[in-house]
Amino acid sequence: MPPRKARRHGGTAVKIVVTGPFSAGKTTLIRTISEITVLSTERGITDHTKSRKAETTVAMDFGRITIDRDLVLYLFGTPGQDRFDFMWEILGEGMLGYVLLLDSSRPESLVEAEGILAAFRKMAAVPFVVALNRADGLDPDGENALRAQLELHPRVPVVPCNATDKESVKAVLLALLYSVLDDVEAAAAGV
Ligand SMILES: Nc1nc2c(ncn2[C@@H]2O[C@H](COP(=O)(O)OP(=O)(O)O)[C@@H](O)[C@H]2O)c(=O)[nH]1
Ligand SMILES: [Mg+2]
Repeated sequence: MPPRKARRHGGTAVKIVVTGPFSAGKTTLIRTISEITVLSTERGITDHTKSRKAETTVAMDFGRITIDRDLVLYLFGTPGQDRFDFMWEILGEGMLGYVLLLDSSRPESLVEAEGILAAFRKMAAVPFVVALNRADGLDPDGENALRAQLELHPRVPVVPCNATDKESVKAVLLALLYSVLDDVEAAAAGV
């Protein structure tokens, strides 16, 4: 299904999904960059994951960022826990692309990300970027291992990220937008 574009104030509004494992920093990333108060559906955690954080997103986070006069991004953060994965398809409907956010300080994050990425790839063949939260840079060996494990096409950007830093989050979103443009150009060139 082609990404849906809505006209808004003469510009284009597009939908970007931020997904990734539980506790990767998705809600934080959207709160850092959104120019509107993020509508979150956070609830207190009652199960075994409680020790990792007090609250979790149960349905979605919603934020907005104006890139320029012509482009507004609507950001939708997915819930991280499997028992809410029915929301992924609802949130993925009509998206232009997505960010797969990982917690580099937690190796299990990568394993959880594999399942999420498989579901998203099945849902839509749209561009995505892999963002590594809490990463101090990115060494080539680590990047190659990650690319192999997630079976990433060389065109998929892998970027380090700090979800609490606005410039860093902006860089992740720009990497995704450039990826979308690349994709359009590659399609036009018949690559
Ligand atoms: N130091 C630091 N803490 C972070 C960062 N991103 C998220 N956190 C914290 O990690 C916890 C989980 O983040 P959250 O955004 O709720 O994760 P989500 O489950 O992916 O939505 C929260 O307590 C955040 O404050 C980061 O880049 N740096
Ligand atoms: Mg969350």
